[in-house]
Amino acid sequence: MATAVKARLSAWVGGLAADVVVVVVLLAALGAGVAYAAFFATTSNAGNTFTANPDVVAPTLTRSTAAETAAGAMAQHVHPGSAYQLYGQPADTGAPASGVATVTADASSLTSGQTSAAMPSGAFSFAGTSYSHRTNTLTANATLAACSYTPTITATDVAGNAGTSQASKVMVDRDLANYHVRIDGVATTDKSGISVANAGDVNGDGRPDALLSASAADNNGRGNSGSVYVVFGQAATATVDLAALGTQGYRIDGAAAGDNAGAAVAGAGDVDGDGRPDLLVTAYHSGNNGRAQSGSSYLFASPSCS
Ligand SMILES: [Ca+2]
Ligand SMILES: [Ca+2]
Ligand SMILES: [Ca+2]
Ligand SMILES: [Ca+2]
Repeated sequence: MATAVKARLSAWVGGLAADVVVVVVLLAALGAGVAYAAFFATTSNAGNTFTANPDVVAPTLTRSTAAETAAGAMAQHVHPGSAYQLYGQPADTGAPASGVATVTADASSLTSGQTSAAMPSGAFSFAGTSYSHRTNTLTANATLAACSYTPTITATDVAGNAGTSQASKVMVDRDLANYHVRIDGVATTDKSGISVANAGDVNGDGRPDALLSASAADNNGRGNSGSVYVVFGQAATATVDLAALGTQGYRIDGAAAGDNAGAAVAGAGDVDGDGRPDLLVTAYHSGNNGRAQSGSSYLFASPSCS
């Protein structure tokens, strides 16, 4: 009897769906009048799946910089026309964060056409700071004004959330090859430009004029007497050769050999009240009063003519 019941029970259990994982059979009694109680349970719930919470939060930028690729480059500075790269360190958040997938930069303010410059991932470092992403080499516009510019960096996470952040400001530097006016000395070892100053509007044309000196000039046969120049300001870009000054300004010469007039110069303002700014000039090796190299300083009244 018990064998037959067990056989029937085994067949019944074997016929259950495959998802039956727990079967508890209690045999209350065996033999005649045997009662059976059977229990089973399942943990399967076919058709449903478990998933993590979605990441709905876009990455943000934690730090960034820009730097030229040439040796000696300075963080956050580029020159017009220079080769440079943008660096970025985005961080993703979410619950959980899916991670940063792609990063691009809009550097169009520095380089025309670069509205979506790829920033591949890697281990990058500049000036002792590490970054996870960097553009390939870009070329700054050759006509950038010496102002500040702010690129943007967009980071997209694996879940597709894109966040755009302002990158660090980038300053545009200049070099003296971009001069407005260059003023060149007359002779070897003249030391032209050893002192410079704003002279004010000496010739009354509405533009400030330049005051500069060549303290070792040898004009008038007086070796190292020194000379001082007023060069009139002008709107146009130009190169001025003091050896051919013409009507672009005038010259003030040291009084005696060895005076080194113009070792320092300064605008004095309108001291004599004629409406024209006046000039201060030192000749620190002059020997007035029979006192060698006692030095003298001169207030030089600007002429009332142009
Ligand atoms: Ca995220
Ligand atoms: Ca002027
Ligand atoms: Ca000289
Ligand atoms: Ca004056």
